[in-house]
Amino acid sequence: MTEHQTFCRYCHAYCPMVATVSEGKVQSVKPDTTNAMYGGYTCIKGRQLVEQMYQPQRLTSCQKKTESGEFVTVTSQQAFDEIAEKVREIVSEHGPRAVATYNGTVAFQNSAQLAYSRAFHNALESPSYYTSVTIDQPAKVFVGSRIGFWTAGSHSFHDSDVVMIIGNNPLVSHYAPPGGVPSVSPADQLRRAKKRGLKLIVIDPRQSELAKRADLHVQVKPGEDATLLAGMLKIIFAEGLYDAEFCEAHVGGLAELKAEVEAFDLEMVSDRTGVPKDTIIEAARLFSAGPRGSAITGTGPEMGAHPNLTQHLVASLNIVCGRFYRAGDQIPNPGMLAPPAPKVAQVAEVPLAWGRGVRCRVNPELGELRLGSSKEMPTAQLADEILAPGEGQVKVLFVIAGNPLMAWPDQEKALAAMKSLDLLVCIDPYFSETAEMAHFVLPPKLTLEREDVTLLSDAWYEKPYSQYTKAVIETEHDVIEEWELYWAIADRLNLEVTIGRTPIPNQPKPSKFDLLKAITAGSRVDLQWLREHPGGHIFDDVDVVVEPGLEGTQARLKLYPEGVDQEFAALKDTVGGTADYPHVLIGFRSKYVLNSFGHNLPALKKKSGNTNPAHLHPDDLAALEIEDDEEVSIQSAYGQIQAIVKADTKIKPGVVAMHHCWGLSPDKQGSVRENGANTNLLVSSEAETQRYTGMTRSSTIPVRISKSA
Ligand SMILES: Nc1nc2c(c(=O)[nH]1)N[C@H]1C(S)=C(S)[C@@H](COP(=O)(O)OP(=O)(O)OC[C@H]3O[C@@H](n4cnc5c(=O)[nH]c(N)nc54)[C@H](O)[C@@H]3O)O[C@H]1N2
Ligand SMILES: Nc1nc2c(c(=O)[nH]1)N[C@H]1C(S)=C(S)[C@@H](COP(=O)(O)OP(=O)(O)OC[C@H]3O[C@@H](n4cnc5c(=O)[nH]c(N)nc54)[C@H](O)[C@@H]3O)O[C@H]1N2
Ligand code: SF4
Ligand SMILES: [Mo]
Repeated sequence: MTEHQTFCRYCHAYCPMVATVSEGKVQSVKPDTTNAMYGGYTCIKGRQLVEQMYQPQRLTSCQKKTESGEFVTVTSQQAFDEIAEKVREIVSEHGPRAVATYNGTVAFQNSAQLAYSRAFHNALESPSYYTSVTIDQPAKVFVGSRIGFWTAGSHSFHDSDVVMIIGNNPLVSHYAPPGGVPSVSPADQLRRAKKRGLKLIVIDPRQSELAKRADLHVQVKPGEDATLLAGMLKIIFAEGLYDAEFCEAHVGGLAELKAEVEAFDLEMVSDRTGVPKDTIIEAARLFSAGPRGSAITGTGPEMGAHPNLTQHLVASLNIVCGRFYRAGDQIPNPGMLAPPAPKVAQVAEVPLAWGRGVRCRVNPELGELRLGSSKEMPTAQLADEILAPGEGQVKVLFVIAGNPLMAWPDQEKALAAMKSLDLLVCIDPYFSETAEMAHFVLPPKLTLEREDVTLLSDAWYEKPYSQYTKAVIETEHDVIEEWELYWAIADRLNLEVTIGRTPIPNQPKPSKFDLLKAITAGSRVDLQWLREHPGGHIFDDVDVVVEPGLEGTQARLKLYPEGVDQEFAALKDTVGGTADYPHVLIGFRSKYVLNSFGHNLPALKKKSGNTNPAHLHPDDLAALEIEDDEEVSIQSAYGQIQAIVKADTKIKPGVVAMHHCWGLSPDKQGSVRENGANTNLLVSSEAETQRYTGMTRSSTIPVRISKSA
């Protein structure tokens, strides 16, 4: 029997684990209690890794669809040969843009996949590169380019006196942007922070697991976060609670922002948001008192109405309150797996993330989004890129660890798009709803069969920390790593793939370590050393102090850049609920399912059940004369679903809350009690598309609830 230190990659939290191997099989995984960073934390999903490896539902050989629609087993070599040949044919006939990648959530867990598949697209000269980021929280990622960045970064959670968390529930999702509750054993982190005096403000229409622990829970009406934040800014300005000195030195557009928020008087804000006036004042005073701490958002407001403006106002609150590291401050984590960058107390203006490069064909206002050296197209447009004929039409799609049929806006359109492809290849361990439609399904190596490093979470840690794991076990099956599909095509088509400045020859075949070395080139950590020292390391000797800004720098954080005026105008124009659609539907995450991933695992299924109920306040149910557990119809302007209601006092009246990525493909019959319902049937991929990012309104959807006939 051998024990191996490794880490979970079911989600992005990367909890350290110890795997026990005997007789050629992994026997168990348990939390690594020796890990000083995580303190032995894991969740129920991560504890299913062994079950997942050996369960009968797992695909262990490549599947090819025959003319009759049946799947047959082929070798990975045959699959690669045939896929590469088809790609060659399509590229020569239609050009490289016809070949697209969609990297889904779990693709981010393979530390080589994002960079290698992006590099492959560069080599092929195909701009059709998409990820789940643009149907997730793109405002957070891209709208920041409009404001600019403070080079030394914003306050981390452990240095904060106050945190304001808007539509994010890290105790379930293990997700938080920097400044929020870290995904490393989150409940424990929060308990310790509160003990030392942290004040927690939670803005959420639900009494979430996090809201229960808040000093102040602001139960906002969904979609009205921007109104609330504008109202808070008005109070902060009026009461002089902001950092005027910081604004004077580093900020532009203050007067214009002040003028815009003038219209958001307390009465109106309280009316629109459904939040008592006193609570709004208390939130503004508590947050601005700080003196340290950040406001951050999760998916809640980012998927709803006005995400760009909401994100802008959150950033504005942090900016006017000066919530940044200053000269002489210690940087908690400068990042171990990226090249060292100087931390300076000054603003860096960066090029806008949009406006250059390839345009979307159906909606040319949208196009490539850039961040550093990476770029991607907006995913909500991909179904149209597949369906609309003409030059550049996408004919080949690689779906990597994603499930478009469950996750993309407008499920009917996603289905039509998947059906019309010349070649659909899915890398997935299961016949997911999307994989069932594929020409090839290639099964991946799972977590414990792969080498990986904590690349994705590198910048999220609050201390300099990294872990490298070798594969715990060599698999006997013909399964692949996600990036190997791209390598196989690059090799057959003689493409020259380069990661950063490192050329990656196709022969001999690169190892995963070769790729990770290229991806982390120039970083602080010696990857070879890390590889030989499993277990995860806190690098206590890293000591980075913020340097003073250069004299005479003119760069400023922009509180009123181009586009904000129109976003305010749109917010002011929005009327609340309508007579036709009096309720608002929101999303929230389940502890037992990661988007669509988890229904196949018995221990998780037992907890999550067979359906994703529509949670409503009992008073709403009484008013609608609907009983708990009754089947109802939920109608939006774009579609209709059936759902089973669940009485839930944690939900704000007027709101209906459901998990996403449930249900079946729209062309299948099945009862809602057995399969749940897909809320993306209620979402349009065209109406209310956000400027720049192409984000659709996937939550805060006006709906009508009625008894089923
Ligand atoms: N209405 C609505 N729509 C939403 C959302 C919402 O809140 N509301 N959320 C959005 C968000 S934030 C996101 S990120 C997207 C998610 O969108 P997707 O990423 O497209 O969907 P997932 O369900 O996460 O897909 C994960 C897939 O990975 C597979 N998988 C599991 N383990 C492995 C593995 O080790 N390797 C490989 N190759 N595959 C594996 C699973 O079987 C599953 O099919 O959905 C978005 N869509
Ligand atoms: N267990 C589990 N973990 C996950 C996932 C999962 O499906 N399951 N998905 C992963 C993915 S892909 C992502 S992107 C992250 C997301 O991580 P989070 O952003 O933390 O996602 P949620 O847990 O859904 O929390 C969103 C919160 O927003 C609230 N909300 C909804 N609408 C509004 C609104 O209009 N305004 C405000 N202020 N709040 C609102 C909801 O009630 C909910 O509490 O989680 C990741 N982790
Ligand atoms: S939070 Fe759970 S699923 Fe995510 S890495 Fe940790 S154990 Fe795995
Ligand atoms: Mo996500």
